[in-house]
Amino acid sequence: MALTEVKVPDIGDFKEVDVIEVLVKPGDAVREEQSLITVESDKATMEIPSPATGVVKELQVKTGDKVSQGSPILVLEAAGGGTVAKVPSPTPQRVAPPVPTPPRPAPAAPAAQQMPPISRPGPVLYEAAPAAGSAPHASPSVRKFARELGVDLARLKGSGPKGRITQTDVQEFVKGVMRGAPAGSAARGGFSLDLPDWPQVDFARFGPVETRPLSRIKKLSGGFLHRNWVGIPHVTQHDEADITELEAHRKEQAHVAEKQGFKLTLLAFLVKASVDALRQFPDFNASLDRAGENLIVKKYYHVGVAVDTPDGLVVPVIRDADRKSVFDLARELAEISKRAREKKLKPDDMRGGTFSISSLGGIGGTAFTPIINAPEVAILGVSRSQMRPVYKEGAFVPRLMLPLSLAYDHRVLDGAAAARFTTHLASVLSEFRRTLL
Ligand code: CAO
Repeated sequence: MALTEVKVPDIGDFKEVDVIEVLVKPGDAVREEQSLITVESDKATMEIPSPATGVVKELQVKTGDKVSQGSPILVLEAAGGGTVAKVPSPTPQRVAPPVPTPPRPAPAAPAAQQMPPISRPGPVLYEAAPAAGSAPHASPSVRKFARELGVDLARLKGSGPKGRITQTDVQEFVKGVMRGAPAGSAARGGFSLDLPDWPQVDFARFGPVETRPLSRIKKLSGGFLHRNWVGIPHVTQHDEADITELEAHRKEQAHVAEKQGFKLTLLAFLVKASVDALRQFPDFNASLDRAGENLIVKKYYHVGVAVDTPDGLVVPVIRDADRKSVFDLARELAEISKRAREKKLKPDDMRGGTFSISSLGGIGGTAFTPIINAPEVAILGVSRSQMRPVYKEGAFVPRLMLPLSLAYDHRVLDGAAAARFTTHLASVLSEFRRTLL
């Protein structure tokens, strides 16, 4: 077995170029033409291939070194006992900018071609970092790696020097996708759904129109709603609660609140009942960490309430809802929804929620899918209660039934947990005297 020192071949005018990747390590078996290192100048990135098949005995370069023609790269033990042929100085192969990943040129080009023939593998030269906004910047080996995994490099942000995409970036991206964001590079780079362009239609061609700018709140919340909708696998569990007695009680007590200047709303009871269910099923009072690997279960109960304002939807948060009575909650709900409509909420009033409720009951409807308020993992939608005949103990009786729609993050919670949660919630509401007062 012959030991041969593999050196940097003729790389044209390039001198003192940076080694940006070392692609092999001692003990690695390499094939002829397999890339050993990647070097980069201001103008180009090149891979230096192995001149023969063999085993790497010793590395003589590391990432960050500067090399020129003749610099030693590694010591190779050639397979088959043969000696390693001296690498002639091949003319570097300049190829088009590297998107899509260019095919590696064949080692032996027909003599008839205009390129000089290459009898031994030579460095493969790629255009260097493209200008911002054009093709992503990555070495040929990273491109090959990405191509093998089917990763579109345009979706990644490089963490290497000059924004270069590294092999680790590609690995992190794939991990993020496997975990199903919000994790890793996929989340950092934002979602990029490969969809057809939005239709551009001249609506006025079909009839009169009026164009109004979206409010600031709508523009702001629109982005978050869109992110949450596409980023969280939502499932909605529908159920209903018998609130006949609860509603009778609420009406009985309404005057007590009225005397103190607020309204005893159904929503206050719903907040209280939800906290009871959250205590029973703590995974609903939780968030996924950014890496998507841990569930952070919160020991506090801050409930967000969706409030419809003329400018759009806002979600102020009632803190420590578990420590407040139904009357306290009703008073606070009246106060925060008033402040919301008067645009007097501060950013802090809308932070720190652990679970949200969106009630459309005062307006109408039978069921809907509320969008989860990330990083929370569930939201309760409430629709309009209806007096309905319910079959009980052998007869139909009129009962006031409240529709519940619990949207949950299926990465964290499964259907059985959701069904248990709404069943529990429904029983808390129907047996409110035992649990809520
Ligand atoms: N079923 C039947 N009636 C209901 C009800 C329900 N589930 N919930 C409330 N009502 C009735 C109330 O009894 C009240 O009737 P009266 O005026 O006769 O007393 C009326 O509807 C108004 O209710 P309310 O004053 O108690 O207010 P609320 O608790 O329904 O709502 C608030 C408060 C702030 C949540 C609400 O004003 C709001 O903004 N809702 C919209 C929420 C929203 O837009 N969510 C987003 C959905 S997804 O984008």
